[in-house]
Amino acid sequence: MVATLAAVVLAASSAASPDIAWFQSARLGMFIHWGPVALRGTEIGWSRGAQVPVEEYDSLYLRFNPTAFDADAWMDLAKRAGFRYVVPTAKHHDGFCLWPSSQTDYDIMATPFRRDILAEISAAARKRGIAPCSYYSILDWRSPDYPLGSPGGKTAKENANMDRHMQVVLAETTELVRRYGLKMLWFDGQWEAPYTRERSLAFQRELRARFPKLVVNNRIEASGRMQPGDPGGDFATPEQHVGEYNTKSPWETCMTLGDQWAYRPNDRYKSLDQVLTILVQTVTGDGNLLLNVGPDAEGRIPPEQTKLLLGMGQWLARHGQAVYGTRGGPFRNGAWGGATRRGRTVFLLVLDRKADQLSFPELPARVRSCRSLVPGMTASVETEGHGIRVRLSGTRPEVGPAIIRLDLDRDAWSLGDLPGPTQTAAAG
Ligand code: FHN
Repeated sequence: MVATLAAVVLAASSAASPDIAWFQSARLGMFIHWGPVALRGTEIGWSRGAQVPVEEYDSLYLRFNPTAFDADAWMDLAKRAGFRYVVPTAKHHDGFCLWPSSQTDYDIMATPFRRDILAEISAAARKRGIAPCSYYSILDWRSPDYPLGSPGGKTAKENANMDRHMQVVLAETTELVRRYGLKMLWFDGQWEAPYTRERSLAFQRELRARFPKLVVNNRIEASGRMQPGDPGGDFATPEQHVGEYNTKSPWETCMTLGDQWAYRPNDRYKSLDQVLTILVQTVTGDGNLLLNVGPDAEGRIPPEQTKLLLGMGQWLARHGQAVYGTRGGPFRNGAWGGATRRGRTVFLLVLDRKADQLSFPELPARVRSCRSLVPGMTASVETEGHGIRVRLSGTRPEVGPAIIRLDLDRDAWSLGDLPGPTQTAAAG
């Protein structure tokens, strides 16, 4: 009888908390910034009333007909790229909804395209074992109920009704989670004055009550107005930079491949080595990476973005064991690179191409084996004081880190967080 009661309590408690273990194990998500603004090639939301007059921006949907859109092709690419979750902008700051919203006619069904893009992406994702999620902007510069407008929240609307706006926010986010079985909501647009701490707390309370396992980011919190002890999101969201090493609370870096979130013709793109460096720095810091694509107005992911994603996927196909299902550490990361761990295994991902000796001052464990996972390289390890010295030799890979696998005599998570290497180049 007692065992049964414990099982019930355990089931209830696990059912009542956000599934953050899934999120941290997934490690890599595909961000998608897309909407009628792709017709203009300017930034979603921000170019409304700035580079693009409001009236013109708000009528783009009448011409939005992405006939080349193929959710299966997009999610095939996502799978090949190694993404484990997908986060499309269901509704950005411009208020346009990529799904048939019950709360507005300003949505995909009012365009010539008339297909539920979110449903197609979510279904194609789930079919490939990719978790469907969604971005949602709390602010809405187009809605008459939201008090601030374009450009960029710098204008005020008469007769706004923020209470009614928050009812729409709750209704639409509830609809998104229920209809598309979303595992995570990526909130944004939380920084403006109308979204007060009180509104944020009320919204969080209601959303959590409806979906206790749903993962939500920290932008559900009214920026800078939350008090210590307030509830909040489940992970932090450093943007366009890699977050600090942190194994105590979940975080995710979001990053563009080019300069713009939404589609921009002839955008300037990062190199594959830069993308892999960002990935390595993020996961060795115990973070997730949400990497963005901006599809064009026809529904195509630009070839430059596709090429980068496939390059990352090829690297992950060879070395994903050092990323998926791992946690960051135990050694603190830095310019040298970093480490990930799973069970009794530690992976060293060495970015510094000149580092052929790594002296780690502390390692309260024995190393049972040490080997390079990169062809053409060898690695060896010796005890050095309370730590170890790892030596690398051979030809570094063209792109991405050298990877060394250490197998220990104990669980690597139990080691906590240890200092990174003090010396990374050969003596003399
Ligand atoms: O204003 C948005 C921006 O357009 C983009 O969606 C990024 C993605 O994280 N978030 C906001 C800027 O912080």
